[in-house]
Amino acid sequence: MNNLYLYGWNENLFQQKQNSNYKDLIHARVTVTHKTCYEVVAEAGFYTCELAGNMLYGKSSSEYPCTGDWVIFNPLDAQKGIILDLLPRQKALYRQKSGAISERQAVASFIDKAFIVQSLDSSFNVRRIERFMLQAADEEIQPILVLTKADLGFNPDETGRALKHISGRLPIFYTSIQKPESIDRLRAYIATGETIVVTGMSGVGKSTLINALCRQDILQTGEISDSTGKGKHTSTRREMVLMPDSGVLIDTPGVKLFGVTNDNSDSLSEILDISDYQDKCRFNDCQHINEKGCAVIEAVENGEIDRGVYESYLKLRREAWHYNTSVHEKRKYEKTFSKMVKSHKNSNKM
Ligand SMILES: Nc1nc2c(ncn2[C@@H]2O[C@H](COP(=O)(O)OP(=O)(O)OP(=O)(O)O)[C@@H](O)[C@H]2O)c(=O)[nH]1
Ligand SMILES: [Mg+2]
Ligand SMILES: [Zn+2]
Repeated sequence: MNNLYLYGWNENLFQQKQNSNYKDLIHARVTVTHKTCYEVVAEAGFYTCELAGNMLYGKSSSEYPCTGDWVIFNPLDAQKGIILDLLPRQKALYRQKSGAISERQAVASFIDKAFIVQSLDSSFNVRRIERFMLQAADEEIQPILVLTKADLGFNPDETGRALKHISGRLPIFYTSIQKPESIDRLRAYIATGETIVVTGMSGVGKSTLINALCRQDILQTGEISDSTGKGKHTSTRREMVLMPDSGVLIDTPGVKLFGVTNDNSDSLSEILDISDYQDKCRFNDCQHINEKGCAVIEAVENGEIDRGVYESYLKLRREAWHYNTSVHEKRKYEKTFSKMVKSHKNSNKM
């Protein structure tokens, strides 16, 4: 018997199910998504499921279950079942679907915390962290920065400077698989029944970290190729792992670019720590691109806001706009935006 409360089941979900048409059917949580089938954990055991016809043909592929979803299913035998429906998805981490500009994809759902993993080597890139923070903020997922490979010899001052603007917004952990106490500190941050998605580029050490947190080699990890220093995409699926004495961790395969879909510019300003300046702009609806009396641009010019942070602000906003605007409007926005940026550049302020 599996105790689904350890897998994140709770009173709210129970009530939701009671109020649905599926009150007397069996619920389970998706632990692994494959191309056409799903592994789920139910109270009675583990099953491999396919989608019922109404789900397969009645929904678009972006509405199909993702790892972390709670589903209603019908067991066919002790190992196989059919997924009939999903409980309404909550707290999902989304990203732009690669190759499709206006489609998003749920990476994982019912997430409490996101471990944003980066390694303390040449691949370290604060811009990528901001991206994940923006996406997590969209669904009120708590972001936690995990900086791995602290044993490789990094420059703490340089790293601290790069993280200064976000350091008040998320806890930061420095870890190394060679220093068990660094893993213990992170483990202490995870509570029973909590779900944590582990995201980051390929090779940063996500699967290694999950194994260390679980004190077991559950997931396969990769070797760094000497020539490039980069990982080789070892993990290929989104997979949930139950920690022996606390929450659940969802491993994700590394992606090159994690495209944002959250276009809440206030939340972006908060993440990048520019809200205080924004409040001082002359115009209430200031876009901080080329307006007169823009306190944000002023702060960039006098060095109070790092130029890289400001450029990241523009880039992430443009990307989210691009995603959120319909094809027609998209063109209109792009034009005005690039015009504004151009005229701002011409006025020699950037
Ligand atoms: N020196 C050092 N190496 C580490 C550390 N953590 C992970 N590694 C190494 O980094 C390499 C990649 O680790 P993985 O855990 O496979 O990376 P991943 O993020 O899961 O990569 P993908 O599955 O491809 O997305 C492996 O060779 C690990 O041994 C660490 O703290 N220190
Ligand atoms: Mg991996
Ligand atoms: Zn402004």
